[in-house]
This record gives sequence, structure tokens and C-alpha cells, in this order.
Amino acid sequence: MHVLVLGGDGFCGWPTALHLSDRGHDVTVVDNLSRRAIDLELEVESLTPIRPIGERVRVWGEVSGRDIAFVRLDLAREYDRFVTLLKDRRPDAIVHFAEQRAAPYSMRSPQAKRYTVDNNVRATHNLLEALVTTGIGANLVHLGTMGVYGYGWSGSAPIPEGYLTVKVPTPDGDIEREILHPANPGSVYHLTKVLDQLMFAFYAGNDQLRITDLHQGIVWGTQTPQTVRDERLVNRFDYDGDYGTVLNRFLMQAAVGHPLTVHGSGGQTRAFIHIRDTVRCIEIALENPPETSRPRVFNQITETHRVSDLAQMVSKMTGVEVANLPNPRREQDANELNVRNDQFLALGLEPTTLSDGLFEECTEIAGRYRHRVDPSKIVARSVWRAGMPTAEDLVVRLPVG
Ligand code: NAD
Ligand code: USQ
Repeated sequence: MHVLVLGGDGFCGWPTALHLSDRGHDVTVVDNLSRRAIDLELEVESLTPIRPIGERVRVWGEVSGRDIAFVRLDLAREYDRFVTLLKDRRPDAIVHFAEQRAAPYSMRSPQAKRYTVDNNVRATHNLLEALVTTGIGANLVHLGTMGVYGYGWSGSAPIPEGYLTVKVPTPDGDIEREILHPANPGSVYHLTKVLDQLMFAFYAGNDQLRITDLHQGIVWGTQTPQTVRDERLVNRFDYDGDYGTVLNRFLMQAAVGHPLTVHGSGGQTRAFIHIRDTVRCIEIALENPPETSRPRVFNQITETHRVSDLAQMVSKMTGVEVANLPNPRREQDANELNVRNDQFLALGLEPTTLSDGLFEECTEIAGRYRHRVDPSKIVARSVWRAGMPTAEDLVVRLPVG
């Protein structure tokens, strides 16, 4: 299969491109390298020393004997070039990762909010319209987020995979309808994923595009069997207050002896998936295109954890203390989370869980590159509402070991 991986230089995209190439697919990575530019803007780097994309694909060619093509293109701004690319490559499938993906970054300033909406909404809409215009019936797999459902809205009721069956009262009695689960985005970034969902519903219905939306939980871990094959293939590991996600941040903090930065009480429950399962889920979704003219939604998660439990687990393992910081985000202090993920399990996913030894692998990576950590970038500073105190304002400076 010829697969375009849009956003294939990123944290999820790069290991996915390698995994698909390793499985014999013909892969083209498309990326505008904006994530690398945001690192420059934030004056921070991946904990792992990621190599330029040209070197990445060259090294992959050397170690695997397989070519990955790279095209530098901005999906949000270069519509005509993208249409030409589609006509030229005629892909069988497209994986769409190419969006600004950090909730804290999306809330840090009016410019960042506007950039996130402009970039994400235009990228997705350009992709959909380009598929219609070219008539290329590629199977489209998009990386969405669990955050479109929000947290705590349905209490302990299981969150279904995308659609909720509801009863609608009419003068002639109740009728049953399946609707998209009500959206409760918690940041401007999450809001863009909600808008994506509506665009998918429209284009699947109007133009019969085949679309799978993967509502993915928080990805943890770094390496996959392909990225470990050469140090120059290493995946990115974000640890800073904007892009670092919670579990990888705790593992990095433990490696440098920084108190674990729990926001508020840590009662927030979230869904998680290891990067190895991310790439496997995408492969499964590509192998099983939807048959209906309605987008198919999979919940791409393997387990749920409370933030405070993760912090305790890491603290017990490493002896590093837990710091309960004032929460810079506007979110519920505690929530229940019960998520269905039956479809991936039925299609053969064997979940990797925290207890499977990968915790140690991630800790090893964090330890190996601890000298690259800039301690001033660890505490999250993006606040959700003007005037909210930042963690930095309220907390006495944390000792860093
Ligand atoms: P990332 O920022 O590391 O990668 C995204 C890539 O897309 C980057 O390489 C960036 O340069 C590229 N990109 C952004 N806008 C583009 C544009 N207009 N044109 C071309 N390329 C563009 O993010 P990630 O962690 O790999 O996430 C990938 C996708 O998965 C995102 O859409 C994100 O919302 C989703 N997701 C990620 C996580 C997670 O924990 N990382 C969890 C759930 C969902
Ligand atoms: N948190 C802490 N301490 C930290 C960092 C985070 O307590 O140092 C808390 C946050 O306040 C939040 C939870 O941990 O309650 C998760 O935060 P996160 O930064 O790990 O994840 P989030 O902002 O939700 O975003 C990440 C990805 C995003 C993806 C989303 C999946 O960046 O692309 O869509 O996870 S989900 O959370 O399921 O919506």
C-alpha cells in the first residue's frame, strides 16, 4: 500500500512511518517542520537528540534497505501543491497527524490560539477538499483525541466509541438516534479536534470519503522496535511545560531529581497508550477501512490512570517527592473515566500496559539524556484564563537535584 504520513516528522508520525515502511508499505512523509520551529520559539529541545529529517530517512534507508520519501509541505497553506502531490503519488491511504497538538501551547497567547485554529482547521479541510477534487479514494485515518469527549461529563458511564444512542421526544413518542457524543473540549487545541469531527461527518456523508477518526489518549514512551535500530532514528521526547505529556514528564523529572509536578490534587483521570500500541493501532485502522458513509471512530487507548497515582508510582520507584502545584489549567480537579475500546481489541490489539517493563525503558532514556534537560522549562506556565496565577507565581522555587 502507498501511504502518505502527514505530520510524519513528529512524535507519533515518525515511528508510524518507520513501522509502516518496515511492514512493506511504500511511505511518503509530508511535514512542514513546524514542530521543530516551535521548539526554537520556546527555546527548548526534545530530551532525545532528534536528527534532521533528511538524515532520519537516509539512515532508515541504510538500516532497512527501504526508502521513505520526504516532502516538505504546509498542509494548511499550500493547497495547490498538496493537490499536485496527491495526483502524482495517488496514495491508497493517508494518515493525518499534521496539527498543532499541545493544549498548553494552544492556550499560551492570543497568537498561539489563532495559530492553532488556523493551522489545524485549514489543514484538515484542505486535506478533505483535496481528496474530493482529485477523486482519489484513499482511506483516511486521522489522529483525534479523547479530549473531544471531555472529562467527567458522563460520570462513571462508559464513553462509547464516537456515537451515543439517545432518545428524542416527538409528539408521536420517543425516537432513537445515534449522535456524535457531545463535545466538551478543554482547550483551544481540543476544540480544533471537535471541529475536525464535524468536517469528517460532512465529507463522509456528502462525498462518501472513507474516514476513521482515532480518539487517542495520552501517548507515553519513546521508542519502538524500528526507532531503536540506530541512535539517529531516535524518537522525540518532549518534556517542557507545553509539549511534555504527563507520564513522560514525571519519568524525566525523576531522572533529574525534580519534584513531580502534579497539577492540583492529581485527581484528574486520563486515558493512556504506549507509542508501540499507537503505531500498531494505526496499522490496524489502515487494514480495516470503514464501509459506511459515516466516519468510524475508535477509542485508541489501552488503560486509564489518575495523575496522582502515576506520580505515586514514579515516586515509589525513584524516591523523588511529589509536588502538588496550583493547576495552571481550567479543568475538573477530579473525574471518573470509563472508556470503551472494544473495536481495537476485537481487531487483534494486544495492549501494552505500564507494568510491561516499558516503564524501565523510558526511565533509561530519560536517564541517558538527563544532561540535555533545561530545568527552567519544566514547570508549566501556560494558563487557561487571563489573570490565573501560574505555578511559577505561587510556588516557592522547587529544588532541583
Ligand atoms: P507532533 O507535534 O510531534 O507532530 C505533529 C507533526 O505535524 C509535526 O512534525 C509538525 O511539524 C507537523 N505539522 C503540523 N502542522 C502542519 C501543517 N500545517 N503542515 C504539515 N505538517 C504539519 O505531535 P504528535 O504528538 O506526533 O501528535 C500527532 C497527532 O496525534 C496530533 O494530531 C495530535 O493531536 C494527535 N494526538 C497526540 C497525542 C500525544 O499524546 N502525543 C495524543 C492524542 C492525539
Ligand atoms: N498534568 C499534571 N502535571 C504535569 C502535566 C500534566 O498534573 O506536569 C495533568 C494536566 O493538568 C492534565 C493531565 O495531566 O490534567 C494530562 O495532561 P497532558 O499534558 O499529559 O495531556 P493533554 O494536555 O490532555 O494532551 C495530550 C496531548 C494531546 C492529546 C491528549 C490526549 O498533548 O495531543 O490530544 O493528550 S487526551 O488527554 O486524552 O485528550
